[in-house]
Amino acid sequence: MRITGARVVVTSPGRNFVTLKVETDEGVYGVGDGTLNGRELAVASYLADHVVPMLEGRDPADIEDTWQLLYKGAYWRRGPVTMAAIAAVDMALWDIKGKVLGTPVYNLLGGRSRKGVLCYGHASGRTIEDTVEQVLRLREEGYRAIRAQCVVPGIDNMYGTPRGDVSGQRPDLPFVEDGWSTEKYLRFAPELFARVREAVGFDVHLLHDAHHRLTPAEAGWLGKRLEDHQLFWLEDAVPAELQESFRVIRQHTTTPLAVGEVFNSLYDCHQLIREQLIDYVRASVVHAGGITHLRKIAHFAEPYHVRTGCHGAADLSPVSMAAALHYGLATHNAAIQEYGHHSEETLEVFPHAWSFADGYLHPGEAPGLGVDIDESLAAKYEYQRGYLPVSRREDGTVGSW
Ligand code: GCO
Ligand code: MG
Repeated sequence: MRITGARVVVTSPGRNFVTLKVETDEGVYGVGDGTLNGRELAVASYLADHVVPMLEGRDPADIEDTWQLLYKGAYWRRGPVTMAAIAAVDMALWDIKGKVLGTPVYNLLGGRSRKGVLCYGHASGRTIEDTVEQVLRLREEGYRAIRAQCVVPGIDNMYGTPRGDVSGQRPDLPFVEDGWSTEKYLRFAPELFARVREAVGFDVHLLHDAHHRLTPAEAGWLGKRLEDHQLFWLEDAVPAELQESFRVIRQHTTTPLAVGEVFNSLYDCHQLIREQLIDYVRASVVHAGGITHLRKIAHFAEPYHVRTGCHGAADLSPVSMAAALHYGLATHNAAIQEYGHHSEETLEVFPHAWSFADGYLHPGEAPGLGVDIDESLAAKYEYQRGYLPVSRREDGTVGSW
């Protein structure tokens, strides 16, 4: 069997997605996700202009060799664009292998190691009462793990909350500017979790994302104050680049720590794992080089008691979700999966076998990844230039968003 070609499909059913479709001389094809939110066309070009010509004529069964060829063969290693492109190819090849062998990809990764993939939903409130209500509603819908985020009084437009008042936004900018105040946030967050726990009890996992905003000392302070509320994790307390930051946080709190949705490879987190400075690595199947490389991160992390909790925001496509669930069902230390809901339009463009039931996600039993792209529907949604918001602190300096 030979790869005859590959096509990049960019579609925007509510938001942009980059999908690679790899075709073979036997009619079997595979799909992979290469979406990099806000920089989608860079990956589309990397794939179409540089990667696709390298794939033609290759045997799609040689997944590891293709991975090494694209990684080492580029000379310029790592980085989100390269690794998302490699991931798209990797997912498509696993999809083809599963279809050829007539079995779901999880079966090729060692088979089931759990009954379903524990997932967490998002409660994003305008007020504490609103957040509590959403947590209770998600619990009612069967979620066993819920991330709670809430607008901090006095901060306009915040990460992870319903987009509110955009006053102060400059009309000449193509992106939104969010406000930020660490002092206001730190005064508010412990109160939020006290009230949520009071309402929902300890029978559900609670998670929280600080989205890279704190210093290590501030993160230690917050983690300590959240200990009694027994969070499943505190995510991205500090920016992810400086690995030794986590030593400081660890000295001050036993609240479990998660980081790494922006990681692209094992090299971004080997120190965090080896020194046991974190509990969960958030690397995703799309931004960390596909199933092939994500498994290497997980296997490296396993003896250090570090587990994975893959990024799964709605800007990762349903193709990524499928790949993440095959990985998650098979991998022993894949603890939890984020479940950011896709729009109805997105779900129609990407027919999928995966499903949610009773707090768990299941990849389904279809051969391969069990996900597809409806190209004629995809063609109806043209690419829309879009940016992630930018964060400014009260004094006007740019912060980490
Ligand atoms: C999360 C993330 C996302 C990211 C987004 C960037 O934990 O789900 O923080 O919300 O901000 O995926 O594109
Ligand atoms: Mg996050």
